[in-house]
Amino acid sequence: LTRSVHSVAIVGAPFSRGQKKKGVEYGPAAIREAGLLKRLSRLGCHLKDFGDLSFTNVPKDDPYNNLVVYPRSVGLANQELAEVVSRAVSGGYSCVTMGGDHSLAIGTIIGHARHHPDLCVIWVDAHADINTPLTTASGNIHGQPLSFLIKELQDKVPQLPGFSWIRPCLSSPNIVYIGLRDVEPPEHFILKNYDIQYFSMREIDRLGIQKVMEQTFDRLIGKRQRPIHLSFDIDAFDPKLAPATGTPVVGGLTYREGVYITEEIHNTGLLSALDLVEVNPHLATSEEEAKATARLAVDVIASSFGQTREGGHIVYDHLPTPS
Ligand code: B3U
Ligand code: MN
Ligand code: MN
Repeated sequence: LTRSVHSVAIVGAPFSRGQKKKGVEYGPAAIREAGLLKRLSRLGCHLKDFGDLSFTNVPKDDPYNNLVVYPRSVGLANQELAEVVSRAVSGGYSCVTMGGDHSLAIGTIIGHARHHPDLCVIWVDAHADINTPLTTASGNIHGQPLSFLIKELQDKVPQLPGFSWIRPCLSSPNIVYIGLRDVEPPEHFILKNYDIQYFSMREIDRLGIQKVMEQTFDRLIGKRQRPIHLSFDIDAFDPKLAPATGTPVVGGLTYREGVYITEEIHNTGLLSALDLVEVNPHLATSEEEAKATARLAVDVIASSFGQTREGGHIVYDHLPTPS
């Protein structure tokens, strides 16, 4: 039995200005402390650790339209992140980016697309993150990243200060959502009018997670194989499992549904980049809650790179013989 050996790049993106709560910048450290690198090496992955990046916060970063906060800081951090991700992917690595808030998917997807323009996106999240700067109610850019990336939407998206480098690189049929349960009316309008496929928690209830994954792959890689970008927001899980996050929403994924998603993505052999975002250790009500959320993040990443529940045997290739 042969299994492909993954080369995996690890990038920490302690970025928090896509929203207003303190603490999500400690996500990468928490995920490292929960043992990410050790788990991946035990799976036989070859690792290259890019460390935790340090982003420059732009001073006098006034809100756009008196509403959208920190546009220049978000723009610049993503420009820097896109460089790193693009370098990692060009070097033959699958790139894992640990957030940080979900605005960083602007940089990871653009960076990934520089090397793989035909990539597709699986967005696992309680939220659709597709508000435009003109529809957002919160003003947080972590609720908007997809709006800047989708080509078909660009005549509805104004250019934010700090965003002039951004080129939309995704087509709406190449995105599938899993786990939605908190979608605002303008976002629902976009999903319906731009032919974007989604499996909300209701569809998971109706079809079961196995059919959801089958239909996801039919849509994205049924006609043609292409690299997968998995953007996984930890708040897709039920808040009982992932309490340490900024915007928890009841009724989320079970542990088994979450891990089934990533096991199936691993089995395609097409995973090329992964974001694991919105782990905020400071929002836990106990040390144990913070640790449990970080451990869950490690399980998601490890099962994306070959950890199985039936037991792995990558590094076990013969049985001891009695003498
Ligand atoms: N849709 C809301 C809430 C939200 C989106 N992403 C998160 N929260 N994490 C918004 O801010 O646009
Ligand atoms: Mn998100
Ligand atoms: Mn979310």
